[in-house]
Amino acid sequence: MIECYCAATANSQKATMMLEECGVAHERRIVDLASGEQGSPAHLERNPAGAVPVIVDSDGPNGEPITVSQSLAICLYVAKKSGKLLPEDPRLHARTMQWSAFGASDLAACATALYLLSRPGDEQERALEIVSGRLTRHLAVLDGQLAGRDYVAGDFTMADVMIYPTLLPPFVDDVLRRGPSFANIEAWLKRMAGRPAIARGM
Ligand SMILES: N[C@@H](CCC(=O)N[C@@H](CS)C(=O)NCC(=O)O)C(=O)O
Repeated sequence: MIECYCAATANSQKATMMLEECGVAHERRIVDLASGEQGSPAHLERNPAGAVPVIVDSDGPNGEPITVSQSLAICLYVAKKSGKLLPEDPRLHARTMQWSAFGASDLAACATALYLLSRPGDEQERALEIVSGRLTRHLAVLDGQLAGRDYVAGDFTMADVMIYPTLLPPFVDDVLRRGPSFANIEAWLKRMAGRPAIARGM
């Protein structure tokens, strides 16, 4: 059985719509964002980023429980578990991944930024504070993930490639330099920079 920790938000709806469309048995566990439940120790245990959606599958790989956050990763997990909505044909697979990444990154980032920056009462300074606060929170999560690991998922994977360039100047450089220090990220940045193929890809 899959428990889906969610709220009435777009990212949660990606997870619950996918679970419904794929006919995967699940139960919704509503996280009360207004009261800050996403920051409770129980939820942070599920997702150190303090965000929804999160799924907990008691019957994960090899019958072992697994917890997955990030709506794109959840949708991929559900697609693979059910064998639905992720075509195997290489062309259709690539196209499906292209548009999934578009939804999860470009589109979601713009829509979220617009939402944060246009809330009534938020002056630009306050908006910048909100966005850099969120970025710092994401960096803290990444730093925690890199503790005791050479790379984001343990071994070097596509996930490192998906994250590394965004952390290079000029994007989040300022937050990295002026904010709290993230020793694990700094070490990983050096490790990444030392990979000849990464250097060639710059
Ligand atoms: N990239 C993540 C974003 C998750 C996210 O930001 N969730 C929001 C709701 S849409 C949340 O939980 N916000 C609570 C908070 O920031 O305190 C995903 O796709 O799942």
